[in-house]
Amino acid sequence: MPRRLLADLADVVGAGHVLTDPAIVAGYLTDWTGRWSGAALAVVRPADTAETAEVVRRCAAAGVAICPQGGNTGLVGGGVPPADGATAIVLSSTRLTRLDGVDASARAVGVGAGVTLAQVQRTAAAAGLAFGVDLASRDSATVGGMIATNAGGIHFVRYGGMRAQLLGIEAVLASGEVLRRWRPLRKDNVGYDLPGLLAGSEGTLAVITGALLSLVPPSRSGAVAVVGADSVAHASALIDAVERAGMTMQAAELMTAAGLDLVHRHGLRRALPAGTRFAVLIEVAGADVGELAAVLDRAAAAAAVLDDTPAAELWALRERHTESIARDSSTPVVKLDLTVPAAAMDAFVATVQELAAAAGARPILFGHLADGNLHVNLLDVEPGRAEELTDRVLRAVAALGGSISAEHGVGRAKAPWLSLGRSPVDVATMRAVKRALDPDGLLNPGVLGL
Ligand code: 2HG
Ligand code: ZN
Repeated sequence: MPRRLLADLADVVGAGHVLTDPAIVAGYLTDWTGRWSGAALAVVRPADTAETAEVVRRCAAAGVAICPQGGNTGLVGGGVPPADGATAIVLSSTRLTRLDGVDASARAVGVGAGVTLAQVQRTAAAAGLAFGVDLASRDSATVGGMIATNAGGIHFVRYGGMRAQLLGIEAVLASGEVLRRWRPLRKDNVGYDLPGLLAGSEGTLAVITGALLSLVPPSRSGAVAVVGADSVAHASALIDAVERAGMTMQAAELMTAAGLDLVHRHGLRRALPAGTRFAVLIEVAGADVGELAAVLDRAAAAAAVLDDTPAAELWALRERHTESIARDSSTPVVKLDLTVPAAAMDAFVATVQELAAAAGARPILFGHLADGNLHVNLLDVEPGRAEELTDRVLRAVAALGGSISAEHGVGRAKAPWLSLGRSPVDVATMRAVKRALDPDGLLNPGVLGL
């Protein structure tokens, strides 16, 4: 049966786009962190929506599961097939790269699921506009995957995440039918928000093939500074001071001395004086760096303010965290992306330090502080202790009323903990939606744990 299906799929997408050579397929089977990998019959790369629909129909008829994959930059194992995936294919969006022209009057652009974030940003800029979402993996992350995970990123505080940018969507349902809502209307309140439902569905409800994205006017001017802080509460107070000064917050990124040390060891210059426990990178729109520095100098008391360094260099300190962490750990990094209520931040940071120390792991914390979003990275975790440590940290965040996934999603990594912070009725309602749209459980099985 599998051989017959693969021949059928080759008829649909062309033999060169049904990949089975283990050396080529390997890169599609393991995620960026190296923690999650699976097996698949083949990687299939349709050229457009019609081919995608046909692939889904043929796999459904053969009872073969479909694991949609974009740029494979996800961090929770949601973009790779299950470990027992002998009866799954990876459906790659690599060739879904259609780029419609920008509709300037509607401030919208239609793109295929395989278009990268950087391409969307360049297309918007060429039309004198901008895209509201930005993140460090912009050159590889694709629109389909970013919608499926409802990616957040560094400008969430100003523009929200991917769900908030969706004017329309095109997706293939498990039945092989194509759902297309494609009208560039800002207000369109007719029934359920299906594009919004597919955002964050992690490939479990449909295969996203394209999206109609909202664009925003570019910011007049931007200013970036990095400022030291004694505690997370102090860093939050600095953000508050900048906002109260009437500046528009575009990004507010927390870093720690340990994280800055690590990026320093991996090639970047030392940023702040020794002894600075925390640092926050603040980017505002509509003010110049002198105005931002003046507010920070007043609010930061004795803390150092770095405002004479080019913005790109300051941003590199923050954006190089993920790579430097991966290079520094002796085992695959345990990555936990969490939301913590503002009042509990400092206590939670202390708890993570204690839990990590007790397990012999090295914690590096950073994140999108204005959104209450912490990226807890645990290095040198003995592979046999990863689950136990994850459990402790996730239970601690749930006990504080936070979220076990702020922006990376649930994937395979957090599926066992879905019920932390979601009531039985909530989980049952999600399961009912899943059953209604994918009755045979063919779409991304195991992801979300529904
Ligand atoms: C970021 O904010 C990404 O840079 C990755 O969400 C976070 O590596 C991480 O833990
Ligand atoms: Zn992030």
